[in-house]
Amino acid sequence: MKIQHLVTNTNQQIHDRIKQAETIAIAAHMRPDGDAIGSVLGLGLALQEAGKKVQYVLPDGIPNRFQYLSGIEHITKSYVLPVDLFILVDCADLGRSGGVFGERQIDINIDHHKTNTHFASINLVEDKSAATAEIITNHIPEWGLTLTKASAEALLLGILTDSQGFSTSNTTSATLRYAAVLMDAGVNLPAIYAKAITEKDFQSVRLWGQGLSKLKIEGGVAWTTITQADRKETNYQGNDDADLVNFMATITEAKVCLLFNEQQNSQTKVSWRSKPEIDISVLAAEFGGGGHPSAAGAEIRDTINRVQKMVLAETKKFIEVYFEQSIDPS
Ligand SMILES: [Mn+2]
Repeated sequence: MKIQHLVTNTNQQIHDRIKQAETIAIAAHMRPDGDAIGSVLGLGLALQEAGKKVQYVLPDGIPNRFQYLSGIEHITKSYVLPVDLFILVDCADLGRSGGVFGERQIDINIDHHKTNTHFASINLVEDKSAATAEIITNHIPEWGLTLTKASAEALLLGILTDSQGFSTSNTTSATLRYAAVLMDAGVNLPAIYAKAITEKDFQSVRLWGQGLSKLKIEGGVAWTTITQADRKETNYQGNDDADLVNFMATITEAKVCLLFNEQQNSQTKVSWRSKPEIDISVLAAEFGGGGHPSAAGAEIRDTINRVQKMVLAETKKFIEVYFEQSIDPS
């Protein structure tokens, strides 16, 4: 089977900018997930293979469960000048980058979020893709790069985590073809699948326990919280939710789930998940966030208690209005 590589203007520009650059810095969104890490590493290792000096910049560090990746040792918390090319991957807007590159103009933006703000000089945004890693896998030959086994491994991790093991509604036959391309580059799919989807480390499962013990449901909306105290109690490293919100999304009775994740300095990360018939990204955008129709988030500068009260009320209202409107008047 052949996958067409249409050389678009955007991809030609990316090709040229990569060719001209000596030192390239790549970053992604805050609290990087599998797609963010897989995309940074997958693209970076391919660039390194082409003789580029690459800086892999993820200030929040890497969750334990991704530490096994080959090349992970290249990832640092900050960058050093000079840098010829700044690339942001899997990042819908500059706010989500956490200001990793300061005031510098981003040269290349590669992303699949519908809410992407096209903040860079060159924007490759394909919102039908299941993962940013899928976009990179598709276009890497057009950029004059080749996949190594290690870069393919990272990219497959990105595809598997964002598509939740090929199960999200944006998984297409193309997603499976890109996975096949990555397998042909030497990746062991069942092994990566177990690491990406099935396995959880002990601290993560303990953190789930903290979150699940507080789980509530009302009117089709399920919610819980993860606090700094929960992290301390379970010795969980990292500021993310250990994917608990994706597990909550499997609750049959929940049309929408919400996870309130307490961050440092009175910040709260809100994550929404919804059943396929509800586009929750609209609501996330109202709170200054964004994402995908069934998986969205927002970063709100207020205490977890106040954010929970306000966002929960708005989400319940949103669901009520949504179902009123979708009732057929005939
Ligand atoms: Mn992604």
